[in-house]
Amino acid sequence: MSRTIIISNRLPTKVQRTAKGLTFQPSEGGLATGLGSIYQSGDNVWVGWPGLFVEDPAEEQHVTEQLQQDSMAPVFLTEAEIRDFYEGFSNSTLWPTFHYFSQYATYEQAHWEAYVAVNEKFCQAVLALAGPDDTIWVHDYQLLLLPEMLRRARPECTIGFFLHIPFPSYEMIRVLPWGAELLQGMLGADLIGFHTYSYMRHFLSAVSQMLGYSSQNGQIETPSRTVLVDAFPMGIDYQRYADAAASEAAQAHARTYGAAMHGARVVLSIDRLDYTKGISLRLRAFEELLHRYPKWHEQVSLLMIVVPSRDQVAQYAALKEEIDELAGRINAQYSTISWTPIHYFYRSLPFEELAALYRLADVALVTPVRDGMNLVAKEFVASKADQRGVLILSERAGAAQELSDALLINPTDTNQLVEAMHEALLMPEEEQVLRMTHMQTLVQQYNVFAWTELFLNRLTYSKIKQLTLSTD
Ligand code: GDG
Repeated sequence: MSRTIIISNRLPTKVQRTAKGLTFQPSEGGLATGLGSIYQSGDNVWVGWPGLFVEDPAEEQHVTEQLQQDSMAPVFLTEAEIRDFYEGFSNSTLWPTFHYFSQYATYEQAHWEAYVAVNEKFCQAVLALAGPDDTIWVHDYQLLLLPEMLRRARPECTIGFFLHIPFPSYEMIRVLPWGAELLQGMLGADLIGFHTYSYMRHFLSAVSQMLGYSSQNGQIETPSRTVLVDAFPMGIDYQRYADAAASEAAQAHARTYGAAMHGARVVLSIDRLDYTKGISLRLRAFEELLHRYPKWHEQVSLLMIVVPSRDQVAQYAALKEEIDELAGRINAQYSTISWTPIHYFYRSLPFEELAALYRLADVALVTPVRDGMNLVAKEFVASKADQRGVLILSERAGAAQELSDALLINPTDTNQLVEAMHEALLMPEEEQVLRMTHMQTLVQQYNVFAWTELFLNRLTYSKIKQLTLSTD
């Protein structure tokens, strides 16, 4: 029987070493939820790094066996590999380049070599599991070379690839010393998926200009095969957010938070610490709102959650300092005894508390300068049982392609952002309900389960098409 093998840099379970021994905790990411029903059924399996360093072979064996019971196969990485492959090439070369921050990108031959070696390591792990009829689904920018490596070893395999971050203009890709190799790596797949059509068009253009392969209707003709390319905007587990926000626990948390706000309206912002998320621009805009519209003093607070991330990479540490300083300065200038303009948390919250915040917020401020999709925007929409609440969304997040009923803004236009916050806070309830209802219909329909099904169906179709073409 054929099976589906999912591969991503991280497994959907996080293994940690504690004083009491190893702990195995499911990760709450959108991908884990969406693919949960797939990898846990039949003989399917998820391949990835379990998140800890293991030197002792007995411990490695133990972790492997534990994960195997939950349909996972670990790829163990060394500290040097995490430094050069993950923090190095993945997060200091590809991440900034693909998000148009090439000024932050480093180009280190040693990082590239580690990237090739780790992709090869993943390839060997998959080959040890995969049979000729299996379907292989590779995820994200850490594994761009893997489809081609697998193709060379198993020419007949069905291979899909999905990119979770933007695919940038050819002008960015051509800056990369290894651009052509990365494109070739992706082209090992039968189907390549992106969140939006514009990412897909950028990819087609880069392939045409750098490799000379032409395409028509999302079909690329390489010298050996036809590769399909398409847009699959990723969704969320809508019901999970709707139920969590409506739960007793979330209502209780929301009441506690609401009381602590002393009646002030809540503008919510939730991101991983990242320079792509536009956090400092957002803080400056909030400062300007308070300066321009004193009527909001004591009436509105910004509740800002920043989840620690990648603190080993230099720019992230600098960004953290900038945010701390800005939030401190604004609070020092505007706070009163009974009002704090910015409630700032630098930590990750449990899911129930996150759901309570979505429920409580009057306005969600999602203003990345670049973002592949942005699931926070969709989670906020799903959490609004009474359809009240306003989403302010950057036009440069993939989610803006679908959520056109949000107040769409250019995140670098501070003036526009200030006016959008003012408009959101004044928006009549009827208009809020109208906009939110439209967005809910969409987010509910194109949820993460529909996304998975669409991608896998299209992958099966692409393979049938390949076979038909090769026998014609
Ligand atoms: C990449 C792409 C693309 C956040 N804070 C807490 C928490 N979260 C959860 C959110 C959401 C997830 O983390 C963040 O997802 P995003 O989509 O917003 O952003 P990235 O992490 O950058 O993800 C992005 C995504 O991949 C999927 O393709 O949309 O563009 O960059 O689900 O709810 N969860 C908990 N506590 C927190 O404090 N429990």
